[in-house]
Amino acid sequence: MGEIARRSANYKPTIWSDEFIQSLNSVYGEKIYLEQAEKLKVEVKALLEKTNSDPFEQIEVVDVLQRLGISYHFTHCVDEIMKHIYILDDGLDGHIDDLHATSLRFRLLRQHGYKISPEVFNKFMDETGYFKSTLCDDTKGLLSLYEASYLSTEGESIMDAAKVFATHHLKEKLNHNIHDNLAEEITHALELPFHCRMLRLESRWFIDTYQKRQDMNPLLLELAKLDFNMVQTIWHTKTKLAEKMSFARDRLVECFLWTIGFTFEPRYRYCRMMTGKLGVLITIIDDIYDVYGTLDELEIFTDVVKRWDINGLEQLPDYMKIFFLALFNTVNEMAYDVLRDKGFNILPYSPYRWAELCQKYIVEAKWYYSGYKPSLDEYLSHGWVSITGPLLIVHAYLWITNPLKDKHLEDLQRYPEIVKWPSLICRLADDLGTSTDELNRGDNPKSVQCYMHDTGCSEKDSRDYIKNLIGSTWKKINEDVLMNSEYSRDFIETSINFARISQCMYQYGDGHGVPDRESKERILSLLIEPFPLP
Ligand code: 0FV
Ligand code: MN
Ligand code: MN
Ligand code: MN
Ligand code: MN
Repeated sequence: MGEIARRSANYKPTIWSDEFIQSLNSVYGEKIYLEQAEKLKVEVKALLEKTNSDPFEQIEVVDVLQRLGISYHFTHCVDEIMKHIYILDDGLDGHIDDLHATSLRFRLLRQHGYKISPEVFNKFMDETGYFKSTLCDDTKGLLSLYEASYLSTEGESIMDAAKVFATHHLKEKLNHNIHDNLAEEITHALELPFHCRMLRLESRWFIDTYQKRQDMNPLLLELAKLDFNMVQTIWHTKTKLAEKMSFARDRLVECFLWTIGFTFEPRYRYCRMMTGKLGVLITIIDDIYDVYGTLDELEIFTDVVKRWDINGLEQLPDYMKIFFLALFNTVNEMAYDVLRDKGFNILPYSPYRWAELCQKYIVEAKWYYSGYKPSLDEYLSHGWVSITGPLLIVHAYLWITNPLKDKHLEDLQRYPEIVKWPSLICRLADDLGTSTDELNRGDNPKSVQCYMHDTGCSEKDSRDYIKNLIGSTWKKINEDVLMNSEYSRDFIETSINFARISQCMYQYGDGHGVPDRESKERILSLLIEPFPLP
């Protein structure tokens, strides 16, 4: 039999050797650090209680705790504060006309799922419906207004105006002589607002920034650094799949970055480990469909996954045999864990998601081989599933929810907003970051190219259009997921985090496929280098 001509992606090997990963160890799991952290937490709780009489001070602390990445230790206190802040009708005593206070309250309330009306900003507008020009001297207020504007929903014209106004004046500020730290904070915010950022990486950045602030609180800083170091742990899996699949991306450590973006809290360690395993499998299976497999092989494989039939193994070529067995065993192992720990059988749900994924993949493969060019709508109706968001988000529900409910799982089967919108953002961000290389190596048109084909516009215009689509999808997240969802706050946050980590991964191109650029820096600072502590 002649050699089969296969595509190649020429992915670089991993830069993280097994030996290196195994050699990492951290002292921050030791008892003295745990005790020190507990002590600091008690002090921070006392601080939160002490500020009880001044709601403005309270929300400032809540904001700092959130950005430092330690508010998860104080969820009960924070929830109480938000409840209290919500009922203060017209904002905060003594800060009613303060743009910063109003914006911060608005953003924090929406982040916590409260329905606060944008009319709170009316008092900052003149008769003609514009933001008052006197506000442009208030840099801190502008920055807060800018951040708040990203919590808007569709049709909120005040918030759209706020975004334009604040963005414009913040850019202006950068042209003038302002303090270095402030300039750095503005540049960072303009690049991507807090609401859309991957939390752990934001904390890593913010801890450094906060340290330079004159009014910083050393107690919060100390806890933040210590906690960051304690959360910084790493895992490894021993399937050795990467060695057997040399055509595919070996991206274990990058997958771990995804998982931390998804959920970083120590109590969700199991979720992180399993999401990492799913990520490794996904990265390989995607390359099987996109790069290595022939259409014949792919059709047989899709059928075996759909039947979820271990007896189908003999029909597959060797490289698919080993992959299918790894997939089959991993899914069964996860099902075993869940049955043991929660008494719930996930086998009716989990393999189904893999079958669904493969069915989308095979459609894309056929598009490629036939040269078919779908419209953007048709492409996206597959694309938001083929990016694996539904698979990952539904599995995250399984790992972080207890007890599991059939009702929820059946609802999740019907593609509710909590699954759909974050997945769509991932697809669009991925296409912005990866489609140029994909098309060069041979792939079906991605959203950038579909829209160009639909409209005849330039690549630049198409990219702008896709970026706007990401923006309007965030508005849907804010409305349908953040403020109108019956799921637990933790699951809501996790699904939104999927959008955040997606934008983070593709912020500078292909952060998942290209190992030695920004991802390397991020992995070092997030996973490997602790904050130096006295
Ligand atoms: C996307 O790659 C990819 F590999 C993803 C999203 C991996 C996700 C891993 C985790 C979430 C842990 P690629 O750009 O090749 O995807 P498409 O769908 O465009 O082929
Ligand atoms: Mn791919
Ligand atoms: Mn693909
Ligand atoms: Mn493809
Ligand atoms: Mn892609």
